[in-house]
Amino acid sequence: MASRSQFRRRAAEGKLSAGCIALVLASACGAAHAQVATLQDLNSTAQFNFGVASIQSSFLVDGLNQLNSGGLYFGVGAGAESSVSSLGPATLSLYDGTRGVTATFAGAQFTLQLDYRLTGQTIGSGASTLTETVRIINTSGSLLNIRLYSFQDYDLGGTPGNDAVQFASFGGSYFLANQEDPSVALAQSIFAPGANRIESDTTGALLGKLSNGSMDNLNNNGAAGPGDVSWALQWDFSLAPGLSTVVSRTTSLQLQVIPEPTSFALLGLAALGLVFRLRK
Ligand SMILES: [Ca+2]
Ligand SMILES: [Ca+2]
Ligand SMILES: [Ca+2]
Repeated sequence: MASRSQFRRRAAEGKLSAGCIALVLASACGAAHAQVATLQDLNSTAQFNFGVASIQSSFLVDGLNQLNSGGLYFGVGAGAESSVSSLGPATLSLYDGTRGVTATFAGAQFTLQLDYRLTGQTIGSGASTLTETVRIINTSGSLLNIRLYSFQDYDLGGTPGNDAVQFASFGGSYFLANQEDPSVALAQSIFAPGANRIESDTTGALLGKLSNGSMDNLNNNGAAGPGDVSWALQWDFSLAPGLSTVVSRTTSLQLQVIPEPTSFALLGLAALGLVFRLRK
């Protein structure tokens, strides 16, 4: 099997279709419905599996994972929430090299396009941005009342227990969340349009709500932590037949660049050595 770089080169020469590039990068070319993709850009890597509820399983910035899991759920009418992976299998296509992936789910009543775009920064900068964009097209013959939920369990700095989150609202909708690790990192998420409802907790109850088989609205608890924070957004909309709507969440991470303890230790030893030389 050719290496990824060989495939990229052949892709650049126009010898591979975009669909096959996606499958190659999923390490499963030839499989009927590869559901995994890895995005990579500069200092950042993110892994996705569109065949399971926990769609995003990692978000590495300068080699350190910041995310436990991320998923997308929906409910129609008064129905219970389901993971969008239940609409699958999805058709995947990568774009802009390894920086973007679009997964298209052809549901019975609507088509859902789930897109992730990764924008890394220079190695060692500790900065990165990931945008999740969802487009829903009503392919049925009747009005659909849809609830869409984006669930995020970031563990900033790779440590789950010491994060806190706070939402900001304006004009009755929620447009921003800041999740912070006190010494290591800040993740700022902005939502467009603003979310109708939100929820944050440190107990895992939120994820249970989205998978308990009954209809739930998020409870608008706008602050949680310190603890193993997770949170979700809920957008409510009515779609006439043939119409579509788009929502997005953009999360910008900034890790503080703190010298490694070993560096401090080496600096200390170097200083001691200097003192000894000066005394001689
Ligand atoms: Ca943390
Ligand atoms: Ca539920
Ligand atoms: Ca967490």
